[in-house]
Amino acid sequence: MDFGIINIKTIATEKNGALSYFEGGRDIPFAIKRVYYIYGVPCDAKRGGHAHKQLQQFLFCPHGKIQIKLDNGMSKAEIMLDSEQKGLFIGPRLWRDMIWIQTDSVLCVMASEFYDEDDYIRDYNAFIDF
Ligand code: T46
Repeated sequence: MDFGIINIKTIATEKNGALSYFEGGRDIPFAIKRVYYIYGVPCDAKRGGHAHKQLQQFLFCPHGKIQIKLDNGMSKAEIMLDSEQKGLFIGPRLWRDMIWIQTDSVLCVMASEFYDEDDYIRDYNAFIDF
């Protein structure tokens, strides 16, 4: 399945917190064209329920805990985004659901393409056919 955990580079100080960073095309395998973030989601809420035809994305949760469920039509995987330093690369053609485990969790997403609704597959049977 085309996904992978990426440990985000982090520079920690003794008293003044930490700084984490990544660079498009270097730490993540694509140049970043779009950034969006999702917040204000109640605990146990589920978002997603779609796949992308071509889009590659990199997800991380700088605050809170969010479960990501992936499905390629033949096998499934579950990843918990529960650290500021843990990122998830998701390739195309993967059905995804995101479940908010903790209220006020923030999901940040870097995307390889501009927003294009035509790249979405929002029907599971159509995804399987695709
Ligand atoms: C994904 C997961 C991880 C825009 O107008 N521009 C944008 O850049 C995005 C991402 C969304 N939208 C619109 C499309 C919908 O009318 O915002 C509305 C909510 O989008 P959606 O229901 O697709 O949101 P999620 O949280 O289910 O999915 C989002 C991304 O859309 C999707 O690409 O992989 O986060």
